[in-house]
Amino acid sequence: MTYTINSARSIFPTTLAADVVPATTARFNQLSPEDQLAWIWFTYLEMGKTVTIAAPGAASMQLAELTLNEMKKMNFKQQTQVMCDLANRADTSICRTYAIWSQNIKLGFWYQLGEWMEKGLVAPIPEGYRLSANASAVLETLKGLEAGQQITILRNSVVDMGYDANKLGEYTRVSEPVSPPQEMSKRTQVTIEGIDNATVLSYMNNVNANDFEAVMALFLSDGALQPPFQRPVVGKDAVLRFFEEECQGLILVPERGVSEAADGGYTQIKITGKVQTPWFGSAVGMNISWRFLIDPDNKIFFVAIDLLASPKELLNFAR
Ligand code: 45D
Repeated sequence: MTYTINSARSIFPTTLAADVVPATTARFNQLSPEDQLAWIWFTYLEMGKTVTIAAPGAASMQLAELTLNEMKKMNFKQQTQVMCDLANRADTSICRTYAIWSQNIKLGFWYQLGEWMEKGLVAPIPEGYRLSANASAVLETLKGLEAGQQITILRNSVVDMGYDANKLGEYTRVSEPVSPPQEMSKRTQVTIEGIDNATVLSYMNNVNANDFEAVMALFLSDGALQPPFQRPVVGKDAVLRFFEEECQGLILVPERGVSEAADGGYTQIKITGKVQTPWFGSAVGMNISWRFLIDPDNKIFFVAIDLLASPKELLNFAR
């Protein structure tokens, strides 16, 4: 049998992802725009007790600067309206601009607004604002989760805002420039207990070195990558664009894995470990698994990345 992307998705089927993340996001999306904004604010304050968000790079701020300046000039009522429009996915010019930004630019935009809210330059959440019972319940759920799950829900709530990009027709995405790969002499090498597959080691080391051309050389041209809670990104061009937009500055810390023969001379490899995002650094280690399906020439046909349900999953290598 030869594999398809769809059949590849079910390798290591006992891997348990953190389904509480999409479930909580779905509940969040049911809330009113006012409640959504207040919920994010309370979440942000809540999380700030344990982790702080790192300031984004200058490049991503610059790309949001026009809109940020526009907002800074508005009065509180207008600012609140813009924020509600974003949460409401309304059809306004700011919501359309927001829609074409990469995730990091969206996060950088809100990072800045959050700072300005604390300084009193942007309309705060009204003093004494009371979350609806549903919003409070969603907040209570979030409080009980691991930090890696919390920041994923927080990110989801932000990236889903704005006008629906699918309704825009033709447009060019706006994303940060790609930094050059790290110098060879500065690169680090991972070791993974139980794994010596050169392709997998090279994948980890090159992602860590921001060397996405080298990462793509490991993939088959029709290969695919499935990010957590998403459908696979298929084909080298799309996967490269994904890496360039979403993976700069990630730190992959794979810990252990298993490798075994699969049908047709393929090899299936499952790795578990931690991933850090530049937004939170080493303060948040997300529990992650990578499920690789590698062809007989040692090229990646498929890799799925999952955010795991619990730390216990780091030791789950059943198949
Ligand atoms: O509305 O091997 C206010 C892949 C209030 C690639 C606010 C990967 C009002 C391959 C507070 C102002 C990428 C798949 C808002 C591996 C309001 C690969 C502000 C995995 C919105 C391993 C809110 C990578 C703010 C992973 C500022 C799993 C919110 C990466 C900021 C995961 C939220 C990264 C931030 C995650 C969230 C990053 C900064 C989950 C960042 C999350």
